[in-house]
Order: sequence, then structure tokens, then C-alpha cells
Amino acid sequence: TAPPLPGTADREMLGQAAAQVLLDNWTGASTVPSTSLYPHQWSWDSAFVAIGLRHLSPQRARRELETLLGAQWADGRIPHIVFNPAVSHGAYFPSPDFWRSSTVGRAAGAPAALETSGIVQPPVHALAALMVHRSDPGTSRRERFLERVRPGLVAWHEYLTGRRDFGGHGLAAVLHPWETGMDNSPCWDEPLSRVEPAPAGSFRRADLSFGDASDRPTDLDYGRYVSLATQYRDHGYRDTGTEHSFVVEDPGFNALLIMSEYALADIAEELGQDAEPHRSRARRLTTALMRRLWDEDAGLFLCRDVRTGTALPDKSVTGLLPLMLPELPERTARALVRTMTGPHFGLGATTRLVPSYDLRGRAFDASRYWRGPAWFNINWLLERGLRQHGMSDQADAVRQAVLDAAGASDFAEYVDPRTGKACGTTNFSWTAAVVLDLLS
Ligand code: 9YW
Repeated sequence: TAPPLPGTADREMLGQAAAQVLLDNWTGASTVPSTSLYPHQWSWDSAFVAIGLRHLSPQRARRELETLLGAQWADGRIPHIVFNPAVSHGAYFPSPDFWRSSTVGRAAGAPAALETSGIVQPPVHALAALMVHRSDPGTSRRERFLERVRPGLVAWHEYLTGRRDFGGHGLAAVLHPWETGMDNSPCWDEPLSRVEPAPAGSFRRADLSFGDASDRPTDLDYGRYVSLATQYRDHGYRDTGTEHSFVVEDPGFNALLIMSEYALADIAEELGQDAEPHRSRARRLTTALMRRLWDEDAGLFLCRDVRTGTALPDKSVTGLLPLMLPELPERTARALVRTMTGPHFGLGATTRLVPSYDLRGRAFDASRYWRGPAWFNINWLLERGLRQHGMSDQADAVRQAVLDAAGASDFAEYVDPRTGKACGTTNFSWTAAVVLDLLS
């Protein structure tokens, strides 16, 4: 049975504790996801952090996003990590001396004055910028926040819809599992199996110093991640002129791109500019998503391997994320909710938070990262999706479950979806950020 709902006093304490996590993880210009495990700035983490931080300090929230955009490459990509020069290279792997953005990445437009990774993460940024603006529109207008961030956000979407539309199917594709934000999702097992792993002794994993190895990706996965990133780097981080070993269309990544494209439309309107090009691109992307990735029999969106042209059959939470889309056909939205509440994801029956992977799937593992655990940022997105399609009771239940599980787990990185047991690290920034947002 579900634990009791926290009362008003508990809500206040929870809010204060969440605020403390974000204060502790603030570095002066941005927020680290975790001071131990991830001591730099991560791209989509920062977007979620800004969404929570706006309730504490809209000024810091604007700064968070502007710091990230300060590391944008000239080709429009926003790198998945911006390295803090004050942190030693040994604290996180792969470190700047692996990525070598300021030298190897120069031809693709990497900044010379700071170090970043060369891959990307899901585009939540325009959505975050709009939400940050709306939390404090007066100061935001005075500081011309939207004018300042808009060109970078537009260039980012141009990069994704242009250079990343491999094969011309009208969607953005990813070149590395890390780009999906769901590193070791079972969806990647098959396309990754064709990648020759880097030899085990050729790199040193820093992540294992901070977490239980059974909560983390395996060494074999890591060898393949390293190998793919090395190939991309050695090609100068150029998207054309080579055959990439891993090319996948991910529904969650594209759903976030569409949400952010709608946000760009609203941002354009705020600034008295033409919003229609953004709205029509959002519609085109939605049509392509339906055509390429919707699977009627599975009852959710599937990832597609662009190299083989085949759908990847594993059911991952990424395939539920299009529920957020305002122009999703109503019957598709209803099918997604049926899948979410059915035996594969168990919401409201065997789980209170949506797991990252099929409870009945061949690879389900309740504590291993993106192979089963429930993640707070993802449940925040699904809560919005449920609300978008009028399912307010289910949305309220997810909201309450996020608050309960975050509070009880010391803002865990992720939790066992059936028991709520904390996994990974604690005092995690986006967990605290989505709590602040859901409390307000
Ligand atoms: C890594 C920081 C990142 C998240 C990813 C998550 C994990 C591992 O941590 O990636 O080494 O980058 O999978 O979504 O952004 O929180």
C-alpha cells in the first residue's frame, strides 16, 4: 500500500531540503548534478535544474542556462558536459584530455577557451528558458534574457534538425547512447553489440568510486561507449563524411525537441517575432515521429536503428515521453496511458513512479541505472504529459509519488520502481529541482 501523503509541514521541510541540495551543488555559475559523481556541468541536467532553481532564484536559473550556452559550439551543438577547470581530471572519466574539444573540436566549432565533451544530450533547454522567463518576466525583460538566449537556442535546433537528420527521415538522430541521456537502456544493446569495445585496461572508470557497481553500467558497456566516442573524436566530431557505427532515432529525444520547438515559438512571440516557423516545425517533427516510431502493437513509440532501418523492440520509458506533445492524436495519447498503467510499466498498480524499462522485459533490472529504475526528471515529464491530456488524477498521483520518493531517498539519483529504495548517489540536483517545481 502507498505511504501516507506528507502534510503541509512536511512539504515545507521537503522544499527546504531540496533548496539546500541546489545551494550545495551550485558552483558560482552553474550547478553540478552531484558533487561526487558528476562534478561538472551536464547539459540536460542544467535545463531541469534551471526549471527548479527559478523558484529559489530566477537570477541563478538564468545564469545556469547562459553558462551552458557559453560553451555552445559554432556549429550549434550544445555539448553534453562543460568541464570545470578547477576540478582535477581524475574526478570524472572521460575527462577533457579524452575529449580534446579545444583542439580536435576546433574545426567543428568548439570553443578555444574552455573544455567540453563533443556529444550532445536531449534538448530541454528552450523549454527551460521559457519557464525561467515566465517565473520572473519583469527582470528577465529588463535583462533581455530571451533576446540573449534565443539565437543560441535556434542554432541548437538547426543543428539537430539539420546535421543530425541522418537519412533525411525528418527526425534528429543520436550517435552515442550517452546522447539519449539513458546510457545503458536495453534498447541500445543490439546496435551497441556491433561496436568493438575499447580494451578493458585502456581507460579507468571514475564512476565506480562513488556508486555500487550493480547500480551502474557494466565494463563491457563502458568499453563500447569509449570506443564510439573515440571514433567520433578521431573524425573531428564531424557529422558528415563517415559512416557512424551507432545511429538511432530516439522518441524521447525527439519529443523533447518538439516541446522545445513549441517553447521557441512562444519565445518568438514574446519578442514580437514570427512564431509560425517554429510551430510548423514542431508539427512536422510530430508527424515524422508518428510515422517513423509509433508502434500500434507495442502501444508505445519504439527506437529505430537508422543503420539497419529496423525498430528496436525493447519497451523503454523513452517511448512514453511523446505523451507530452500537445498535438499528439488523442487515440495515441490514450494508448500511451494504457501502456503506462498496464503490466509493462505498472503505474498505479505495481509502481507509483514509471520505471525506465519494461517490468516484464528480458533485461529488466530494478537497480541498474536505465534498465529498470525510476528517474525523477522522467517522471516530472510524464506528469506534465498526463496533465496535458486531461489525466489529472494520474498526474496528481505521480506528482505525490515523486515528492514522497525524493524525500524518503535523500534526493536519490534514481530509485527501485517497486520499492522506492534509493540507488546511485544522493543529493542529486535534478531530483531536488523537480521537487521544487512540483511543490510550487
Ligand atoms: C555520464 C548526469 C548524467 C545524466 C545522464 C545519466 C548519467 C552518465 O549522468 O550519465 O557519465 O554522463 O545517464 O542522463 O545527464 O546526471
